[in-house]
Amino acid sequence: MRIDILTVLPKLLESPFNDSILKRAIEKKLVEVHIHNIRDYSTQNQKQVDDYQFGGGAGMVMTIQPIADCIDKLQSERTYDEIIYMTPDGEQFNQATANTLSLKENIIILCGHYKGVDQRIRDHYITKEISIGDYVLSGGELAAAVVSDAIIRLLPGVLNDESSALTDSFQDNLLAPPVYTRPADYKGWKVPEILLSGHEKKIEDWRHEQAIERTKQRRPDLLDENEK
Ligand code: 6GU
Repeated sequence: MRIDILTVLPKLLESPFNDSILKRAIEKKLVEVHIHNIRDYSTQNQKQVDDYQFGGGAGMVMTIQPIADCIDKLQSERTYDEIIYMTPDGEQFNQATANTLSLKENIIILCGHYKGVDQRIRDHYITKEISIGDYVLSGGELAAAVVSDAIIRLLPGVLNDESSALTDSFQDNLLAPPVYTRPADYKGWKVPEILLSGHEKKIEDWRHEQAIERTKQRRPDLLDENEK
């Protein structure tokens, strides 16, 4: 898979892809992540990437030209499955969207800034608009990093324990059950007996019950009517 991220603040995206799981995924060539500085594509004298909005009003708008030129260049090199715009008024990101996007070959992610991009970019290039929640960030970069992380960790070979993405919270619309490690008794705080029993089937049942219980308590909206 290849992800191209378009941004006016490339530095903000350096550290998420240069550490831990994402770094390893890139090193293992399971994914390519290319960060493009939109400013590099500006044909304006001062490499300007924004301008005042028509009709007046506070806040600058990202101009068409540098973004269009950058996307045109990328599209001349390969076919993209999605061109995503990160924006608080997009559809809310969730595990199902992460799963779907993880099956794509090439995607572009455009990070919004200021008041956002000229609507004509959205009308003529963008195939999907994503928000990561009902709050406003100062730019789309952190949201793009969130979406990329959620996608990349699903790619085969990225996680050491292949089964572990399948047991994540949300994968089956249930939150993950509690987990424990050594010691089995910390100053009298004991690990549930069942986990020390060695009964694989009973442990699996217990985890499923715990997942349902936790979901009922914390996120009843995730449960089907028949599980309530
Ligand atoms: Cl994708 N961008 C910005 N600027 N704020 C957000 C967001 C995106 N998702 C939630 N808040």
